Amino acid sequence: MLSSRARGRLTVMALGLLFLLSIGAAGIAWERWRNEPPAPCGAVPSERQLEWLRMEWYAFVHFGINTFTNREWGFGDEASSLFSPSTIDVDGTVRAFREAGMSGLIYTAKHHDGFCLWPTRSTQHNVAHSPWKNGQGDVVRLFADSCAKEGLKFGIYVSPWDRHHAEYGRAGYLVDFEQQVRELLTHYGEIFEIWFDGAQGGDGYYGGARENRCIESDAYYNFPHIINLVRQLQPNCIVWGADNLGDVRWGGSEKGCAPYPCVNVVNPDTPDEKWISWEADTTINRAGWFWHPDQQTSVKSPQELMDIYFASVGHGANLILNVALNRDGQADGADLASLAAFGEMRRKLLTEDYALGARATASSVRRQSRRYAAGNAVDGDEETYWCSAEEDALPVYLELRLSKPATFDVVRLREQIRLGQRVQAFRLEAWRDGAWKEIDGGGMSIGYRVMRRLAQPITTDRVRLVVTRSRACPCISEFSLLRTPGAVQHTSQASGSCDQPHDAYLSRKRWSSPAPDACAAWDGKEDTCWQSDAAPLIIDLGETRTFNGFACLPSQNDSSERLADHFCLEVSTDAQNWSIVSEGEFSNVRANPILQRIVFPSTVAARYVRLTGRSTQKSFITTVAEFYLLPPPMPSRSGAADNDVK
Ligand code: FUL
Ligand code: CA
Repeated sequence: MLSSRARGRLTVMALGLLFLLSIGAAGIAWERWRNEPPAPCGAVPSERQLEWLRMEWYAFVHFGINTFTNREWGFGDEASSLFSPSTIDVDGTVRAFREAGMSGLIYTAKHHDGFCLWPTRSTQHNVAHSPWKNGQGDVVRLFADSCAKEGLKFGIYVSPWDRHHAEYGRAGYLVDFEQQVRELLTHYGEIFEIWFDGAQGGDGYYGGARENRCIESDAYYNFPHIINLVRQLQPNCIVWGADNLGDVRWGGSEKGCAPYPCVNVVNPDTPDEKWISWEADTTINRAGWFWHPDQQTSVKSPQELMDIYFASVGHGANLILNVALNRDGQADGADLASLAAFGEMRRKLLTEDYALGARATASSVRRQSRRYAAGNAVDGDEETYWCSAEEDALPVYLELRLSKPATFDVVRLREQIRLGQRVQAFRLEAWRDGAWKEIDGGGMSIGYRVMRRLAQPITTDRVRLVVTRSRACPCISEFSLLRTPGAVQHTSQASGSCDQPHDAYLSRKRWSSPAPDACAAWDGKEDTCWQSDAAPLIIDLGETRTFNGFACLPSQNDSSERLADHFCLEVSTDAQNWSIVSEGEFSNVRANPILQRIVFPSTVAARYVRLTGRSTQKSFITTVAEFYLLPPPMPSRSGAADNDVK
């Protein structure tokens, strides 16, 4: 039996313990409450999309039948025997991509011409029926292996539009298309992205029918079904396009830019709100997506690539940059040189973040918790973030004090997008001469990443981000200060084709036309343009000239959906009797209105030229911003015997 004294002591002890326990429990609850993350705001990216966003930029490789026919879109009637590269040095090219800092590669396993670059069972129209390696080769395999070796992710472009297939437009084709997707996602290891291109130009070979087959809509392809198949075979694979049912959408042009503000949610504030990321695509060479014999002079400069980088990656999109393979199965040296130089510039830009480890403070911190402290934005870790207090009214700010003044001209910001894309407007300020001065007032979105180029380099040890509009309390995971390497500062935003070598064309000094406004087509200005919805463009060359082709730059303003996508070119010696020299397609001109270069089967001599636009679509407009005639090839030019296959 315990004495009453002992009993009393025990009771006190028990009570004490209970008290401590409840304090502890309250403390734990308090800690939990303090560390509780804010609720996600709107749609959030999937793990797959997050992983993909980290890839930032990667290569596109166009290589197939068109490489051998000097076309951008094959008609579908090309013989398999045309595919005859001497060798294919995929390894060298892929290594160059890796060395430039690219994270992956997407290869055109089948383009619109329908020729499959792997030995598919779905159609005879494939590489097994080509002379290359006596039909034993597989280009898709070469790329997959090479990427695995170099540590690059590998992706596939497979065109839904198929100008070769007899059943295209009908149910029969869909069976084969599904088979193609199945093979590509089964036999080549991990595929990080599959591109279902939306292009559809209407006419084609279609097993010999040679007719126009405009499908009603993308519903024809039954993408929900195809996407299920992709998910089943490759759960981590990003689906591009597919009528916007996939994970990623097109940047909207083929110039390599994404819109700004760059908003990653579609149908915002509705039950259908969904996260779709942006991908901006373009080519390193102005000649087009496929390799062309005369493209050496059309390579975009490293500075232009830097502008493209800021207009895509800098806005929050991923950049897919095309480098075509030539007839020797490798990238041109000129393309790779520019790529390497740009890669070096990018590396230097990203080498040093002057904000890392800075002392960071903020207008408020969520629940005063260290987990959401300002310092999280300068710790070099994308996952940790600063979050303002829920009750803190906008504007809120995040301030950095550097240990010593730094010079920078690029500010990179990231949001913790696992919690949604929140920020809708912000400005940047630097502390100079005793006051906050705005250095950038135009921020309209952040998302996974935004890189703001300042008008000029700034030297300071105090900067701040001021968020003025946000869907919910901002969650900033990174605030970086970067500097563009030496010579690269701000080239012009324009990356048109203004540096085309003009002596590659006949002189236009004596040209005239019955149409008064036609001279806009040879005034040397890409922003002036002759246009008509019915009449042809007639040019009097002033004297009889010999030429073997023409080049035509369509309108460069943004209304390209109606551009004539076919043409007929006639010549005459008296402006009365005309004969057709060339008829054909301005392939892909609506998505990519670049200079269209058409080489005739043989040289012609004439004084008058007549260009008529055509289209497979009812409504169209013929536009000519600049028109050139190509001089006949000079017999002495070494190795210039790269004649077109017709
Ligand atoms: C477009 C195609 O029509 C072009 O030929 C190219 O493949 C580009 C990437 O996509 O829609
Ligand atoms: Ca962080």
